[in-house]
Amino acid sequence: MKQKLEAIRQEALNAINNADVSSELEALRVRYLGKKGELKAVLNQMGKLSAEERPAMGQLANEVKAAVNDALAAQAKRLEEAALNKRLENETLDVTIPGEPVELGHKHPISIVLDEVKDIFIGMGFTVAEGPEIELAEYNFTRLNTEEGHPGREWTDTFYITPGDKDPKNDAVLLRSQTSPMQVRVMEAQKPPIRIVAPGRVYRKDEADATHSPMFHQIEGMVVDKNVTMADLKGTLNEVIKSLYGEESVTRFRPHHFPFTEPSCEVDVQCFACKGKGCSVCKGEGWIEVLGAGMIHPKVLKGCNIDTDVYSGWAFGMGVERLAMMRFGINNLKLCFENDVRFLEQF
Ligand code: 2NL
Repeated sequence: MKQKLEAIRQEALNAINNADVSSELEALRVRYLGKKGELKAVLNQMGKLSAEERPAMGQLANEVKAAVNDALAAQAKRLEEAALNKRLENETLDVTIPGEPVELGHKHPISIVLDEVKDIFIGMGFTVAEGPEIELAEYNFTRLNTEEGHPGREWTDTFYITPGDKDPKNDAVLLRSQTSPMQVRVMEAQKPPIRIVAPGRVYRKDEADATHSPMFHQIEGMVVDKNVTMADLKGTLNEVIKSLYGEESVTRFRPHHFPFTEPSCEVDVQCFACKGKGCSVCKGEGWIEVLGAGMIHPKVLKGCNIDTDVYSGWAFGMGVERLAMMRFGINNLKLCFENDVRFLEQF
């Protein structure tokens, strides 16, 4: 029996010290110390021993049990330490490895052009005025001398949020169809001299195609001061067009009609591609329309409490998308609003 106990001790310690996963240790504990384990099997034989032999054998059995327990604990600790060391080794940080390059985003082509136009005006002493895209019909139309019955006011052309009724307190709420309402708000709030540009999103019920979108961008601007004339309008806009299209640009001012300006004009730039001969860029015209402008209608000024005996002003409006399409050779406006990175990455 003594030999058997010694053999168990030897075998158990050997197996435990060679175990390299904790599940293996648990299996060994069951095998040697469990209820149906090898040590128990030997102890069950104790009854066969004489009364003199029993105490010594009992002591030896306890020693073996303690030795196996100690060995299990010691090996468990070793395995735990080894696992920790291995994890620490794998988690080491090599600070000398070059970092992953951070990919910078791109300014949208519309923003590039809008910022460029704003900068030109800022350079001439204008400030930028931004305001609500959800407007009252009062500001979007009425105050701009565009009375009820004008085609632009129809629900077929403008996105109405609430239709409004005869009561001025229940004015129609809409998505602005131009940035002029912001200019009216500035005239209401500030005394002349006023020099501002009003850029931003505008909305019209246009079918989306290669050159139209129900949401697009406009930049409008105006000057209100003493002695402001059409000559100021022409001089300023000619300078702006030269900054945008090149110093050698040729312009022409054609008479036109807008309800909010009188007199009104449209401004064309001679086609930069064919120098006026007519080509695919200008659709055979030789000229490209770039903006609309005019002297602010006296009714509009008076509506903002500006004394028309003292002050006059000019205003303009231009579309940003067409300018961006020409500048970058974009052949379909939809590309500007799909946000496909393969398109955006090119700017
Ligand atoms: C165009 C024409 C224009 C204006 C916008 C304006 C604003 C006020 C008073 C008078 Cl507050 N006028 N804006 C004037 C002339 C033309 O836009 O073709 N836009 C794309």
